[in-house]
Amino acid sequence: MSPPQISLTRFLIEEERAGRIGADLRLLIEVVARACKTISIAVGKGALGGVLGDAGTAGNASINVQGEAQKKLDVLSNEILLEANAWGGHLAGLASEEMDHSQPIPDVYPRGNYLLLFDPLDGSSNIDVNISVGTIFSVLRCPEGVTTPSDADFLQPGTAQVAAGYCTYGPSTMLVLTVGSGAHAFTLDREVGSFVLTTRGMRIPEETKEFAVNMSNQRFWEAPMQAYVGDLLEGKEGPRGKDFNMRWVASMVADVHRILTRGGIFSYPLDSKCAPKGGKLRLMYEANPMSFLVEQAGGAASTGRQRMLDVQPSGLHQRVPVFLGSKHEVEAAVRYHAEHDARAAQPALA
Ligand code: P6P
Repeated sequence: MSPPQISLTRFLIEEERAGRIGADLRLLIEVVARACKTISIAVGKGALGGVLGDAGTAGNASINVQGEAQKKLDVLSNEILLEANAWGGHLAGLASEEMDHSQPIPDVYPRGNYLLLFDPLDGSSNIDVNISVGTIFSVLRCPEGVTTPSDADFLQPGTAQVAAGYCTYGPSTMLVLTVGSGAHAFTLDREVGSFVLTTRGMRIPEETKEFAVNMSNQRFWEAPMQAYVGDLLEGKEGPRGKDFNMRWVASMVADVHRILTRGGIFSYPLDSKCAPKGGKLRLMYEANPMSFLVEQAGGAASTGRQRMLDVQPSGLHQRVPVFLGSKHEVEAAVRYHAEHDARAAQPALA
């Protein structure tokens, strides 16, 4: 007889019994996972659900705080997560990529000790072409003595996260979670309706031959990124001495899930287009949760010049350059930046 399946509920109860999480955090994660199941159903209906395409009306697109046209499923996923997390008493407030500011839990409900941040549907530009998308979430503690959290209370470095994860809506729906004791993958059993533990302790190989970047931005990259990728492309005849493969789904959850599963390096570096905004990807609900997961799986995550989880946030929707994945490959990319910066800092020869 095959060993009993371990559901997400049982996994979380065992984490609580081991003293690694409290009951409130267990409830929070269960609530987020249940909301992800609802989002998975909506995403899975595709054109049959009447939820594809842009939000807003013809000629009057709905634009979010990021300046991006919202998809109907962006708005629906955000509403699902807001409603699911309002009444449980585990949260003090929440913040979303889709909302200008954070929101305290409504006064009609009790408030808890945690702050939840999320990108309700990352990669949503891929929805209309049926490519995997996902939900990314990050959990922080509400600062001591704060009963009505404001945006400033969310501005904590990634090292302060107590949990993080994503749900990828792909051929299967998978939840990947860390509560600070490894990264673990759960697959949705659609017949039973529960997430089942399918990988305990994901590990990212320290070496890789696969990189993920949007190559169409190459001419806009900083010099160290040009040099780094240029050497990758030279393959075994070049300074890296091995050939590399490339993947780019343009859905961070899908690219990161591949890297957590088989290794690789994901980069969204500074380029002259996004540099004025600080980068493309958002720190609080994309880079930080993904970096927590990657480090828990033995990988590394950096801005190219600083460990991602050490970045002190200055804004709720702050953007950062991102390098994450196989430890030794991220270290190589960081080295290109450090060597470039050291040369640039040398006084010009007289
Ligand atoms: P580009 C999706 O919009 C996203 O935020 C990430 O999921 C993804 O990695 C990136 O942007 C894709 O950006 O410039 O390749 O479309």
